[in-house]
Amino acid sequence: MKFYESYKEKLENLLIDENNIFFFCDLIKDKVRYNSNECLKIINCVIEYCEKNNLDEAKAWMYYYLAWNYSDSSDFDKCIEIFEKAKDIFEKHDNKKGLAYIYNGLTSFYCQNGQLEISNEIGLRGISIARELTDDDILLKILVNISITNIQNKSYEAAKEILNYLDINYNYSQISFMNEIMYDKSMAEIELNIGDPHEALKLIEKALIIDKEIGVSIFTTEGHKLLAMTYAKLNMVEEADKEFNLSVKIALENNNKLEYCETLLEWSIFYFNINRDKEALEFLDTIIKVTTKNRFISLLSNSSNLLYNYYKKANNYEMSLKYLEIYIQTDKEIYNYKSKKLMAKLNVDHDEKEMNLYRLLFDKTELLSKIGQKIISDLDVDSMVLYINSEINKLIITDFSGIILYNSDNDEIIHRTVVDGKIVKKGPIKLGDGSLLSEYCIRNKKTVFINNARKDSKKYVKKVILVSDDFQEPLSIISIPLMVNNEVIGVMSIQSMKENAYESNDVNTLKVIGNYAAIALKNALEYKKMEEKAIYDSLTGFLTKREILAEGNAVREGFLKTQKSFCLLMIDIDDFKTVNDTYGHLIGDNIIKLVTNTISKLIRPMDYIGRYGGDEFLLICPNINKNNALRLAERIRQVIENTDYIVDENVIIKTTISTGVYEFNNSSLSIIEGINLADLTMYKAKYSKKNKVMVF
Ligand code: GH3
Ligand code: MG
Repeated sequence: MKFYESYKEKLENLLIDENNIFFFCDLIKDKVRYNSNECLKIINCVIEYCEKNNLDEAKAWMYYYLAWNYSDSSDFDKCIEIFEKAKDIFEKHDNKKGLAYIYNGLTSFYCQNGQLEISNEIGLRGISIARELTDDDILLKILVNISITNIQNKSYEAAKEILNYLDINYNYSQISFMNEIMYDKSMAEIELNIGDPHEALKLIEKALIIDKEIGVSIFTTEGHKLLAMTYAKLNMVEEADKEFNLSVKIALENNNKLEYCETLLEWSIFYFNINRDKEALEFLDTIIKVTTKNRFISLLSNSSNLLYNYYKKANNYEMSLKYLEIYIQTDKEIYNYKSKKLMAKLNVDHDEKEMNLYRLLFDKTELLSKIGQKIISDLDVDSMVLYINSEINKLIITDFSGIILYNSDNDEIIHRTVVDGKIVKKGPIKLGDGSLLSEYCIRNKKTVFINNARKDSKKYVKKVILVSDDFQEPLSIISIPLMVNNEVIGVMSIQSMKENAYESNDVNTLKVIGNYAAIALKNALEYKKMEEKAIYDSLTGFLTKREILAEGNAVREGFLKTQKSFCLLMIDIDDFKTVNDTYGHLIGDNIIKLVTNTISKLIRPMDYIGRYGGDEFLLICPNINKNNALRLAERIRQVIENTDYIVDENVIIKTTISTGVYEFNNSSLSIIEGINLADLTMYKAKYSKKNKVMVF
């Protein structure tokens, strides 16, 4: 009411001409920096007055300032929503000046929200209107915002060009102190990234002084952050730390969460660089918490990307996947429907298409992250390759796809190509003559992207021999190196018989799948290696199959020298499947453990016992004839038959075994042949009703 009384006359002027709204615009511009609450009061009162009196365009101008106001609280969604409302009104009345201002605001907000391409697109639209109006004032504003978008986009050269143009042609930095701060700050960022850091220091310090002199404090937090980043670049660790600290302190004092997180992010990057990972991770943890709550999408996206890469490097796949998913999710949000809607309103076909492309891509990413999880949970290389192939086929049309594993120890590769849903294995093939596309990928850590193999292959290899030389020759090929920790562990390839079957988007899709596949393959290979290294079976404590075979070979060697025969006993639990089926696998495992325990107690210290299969055990008894072996086997059989295996409080299981005995006394047999004879004899025991020992 008080407001209405004091501005009664000015408000009534609006009834004569809505252009009189600029009185209020100027009033707000004057106050906005010092007292945003007061501003908000003015805006809301004028909006109320406009609504009562159907003053559409005047109201739209107030919306414009209201939106800026929301930007202070970093509520970009709200900002954009209000800008859109204003834009609709200006469009309806063909108010070009209004539209130019709206485009300026949107350029800035989409930029802050991380939607850089849209920001640029809208900025260009604003420029063409400003030129049409020959309104230098708004033209300068938009150009500055576009240069900021370019800086965000890391297109420093472009940003520098725009800023130079502004200063030379319009004397931009001399127009006002605010302009000077803006100009120095942008130039400093450019110098910091592609120029001279010492020059950056000078510019930032100058801007900080102006900021302090005019008492606006719009640059203080950011200024100290930029100082810190520059010191970091100059390897001045102490100074950098001090400035980061200061920046964070000021941000917290002003309760500016956005700037607080922005500084923490740069600080964490600095700490990663100087190997203070623990502190960097703590900062990122804070950022993730604050940004998740406040929806600072662009920051959330950057910090989760950092964490994803950090954990990937540390081989912590679970964590890396977690942050990859946040990253993908936020990326998706960045290209949300709102921008699509806005683009549609701009009536630009090209942008519509672009948006659809983005959508498609992000639908894909969702699928990809699901594929990733599945791939990572699988440890068997063959089934992994089959799965990856089926998923690739959902995303990209291929005639066949394959995975090549590279062994850097002997410089060999093994192909696994999926043909008609089955894996065709080929190799090992020694690399070295430069005839394989995969060799190019492996040696150069680079992608091969061919759309006409006959013409384009020469770029990569001397002579092309394709993975699938049994088949018709493919014309389109994408091969990507599979990398873990900057080391190539293989190649993933898709191929099509058609010419020009793929586009660069497909390369990106394949790269994402490749990222997961590389992690998963590395896991699978490591697991296999670990398994191969193991001497004892983890469930039974018996020797592994490989080890018992090695012992068998050694015992056979002894026999060849001394001609003292030895015995091979193959022992298999009877009807073990029934135990599994009745009580479940866990209890099945327990039974294996208990039965093998019994066996352990009954054999001699010089005997070797190994787990040959699931419920099949090979006992090797040196210096023993078949009669003694039969006696031992009988004893084991009887003890097991008479034992109550207590697997659970209320569950007692009785089980039996069948054994085949073979006395090894034939020098012309290999150990495997001997074991096969014991196995055969064991099967004979099974055929005669089980719970039995038979001698060959
Ligand atoms: P048979 O008397 O002819 O030996 O019959 P069986 O049911 O024991 O059949 P077979 O020996 O052919 O099959 C053994 C089964 O043991 C098959 C498999 O499901 C199960 N098995 C293999 N390894 C394990 C294991 O580590 N734990 C459990 N719980 N079961 C296993
Ligand atoms: Mg069995």
